[in-house]
Amino acid sequence: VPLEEMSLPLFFGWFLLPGIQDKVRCTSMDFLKTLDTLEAFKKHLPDFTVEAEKEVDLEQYFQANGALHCTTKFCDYGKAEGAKEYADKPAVKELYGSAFELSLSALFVTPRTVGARVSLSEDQLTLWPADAEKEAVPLVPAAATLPAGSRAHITLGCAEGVEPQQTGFDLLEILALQQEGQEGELVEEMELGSLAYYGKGRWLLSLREPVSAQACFSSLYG
Ligand code: ACK
Repeated sequence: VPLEEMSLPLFFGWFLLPGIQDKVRCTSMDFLKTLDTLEAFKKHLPDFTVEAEKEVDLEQYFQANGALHCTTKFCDYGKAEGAKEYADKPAVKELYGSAFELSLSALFVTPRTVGARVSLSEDQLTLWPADAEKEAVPLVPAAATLPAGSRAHITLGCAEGVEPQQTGFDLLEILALQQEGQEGELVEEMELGSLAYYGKGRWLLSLREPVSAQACFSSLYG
């Protein structure tokens, strides 16, 4: 990348502080460890993997990648649509480098990704790009009618060959089903919260106690 194109980052987002990253990773690992032992998970395994396996080790199935963060705007060093406009927003300039408390309200698993849903506060929504949900419409048509911030997530792992941006699409799919009135099939009350199944290998654990995660609003040049 030529230097003159380096003025905008790969992406802006909230970066979790190191201590809370460890906690979130542990919570995610515990969830995966429990999920793949549940009878309900085994029953729906054919929805999860195309291979004729009897078992899947979810901790091996998903690969973790890099520092935990919640992307606000993917800029691609300025090549992404709206990148410059986002970087120039007054809220982005004012709040750059500030500390925030993110609320992680759910964990979800699909055959492609594992992630955490981030429920943004009014203040945090001032940093959310207006078109984040609309950008997903080609893949998730119902995203057009979901509230701003619905796509906010932390990618915790991706299956082999899956790009991390898939995590946000997977979350939007589940939220779209909820909006249509499908509450999912309540599978189990777990220690962490209630686990529901949404078909096609999609699982959502609504956390009893949302995890509060300290994070810094910043950017990554990568
Ligand atoms: O897990 P994520 O939110 O998904 O964090 C990474 C980060 O940017 C660096 O790759 C996200 N990302 C990648 N491409 C896009 C895109 N086209 N739109 C939105 N987010 C993206 C990816």
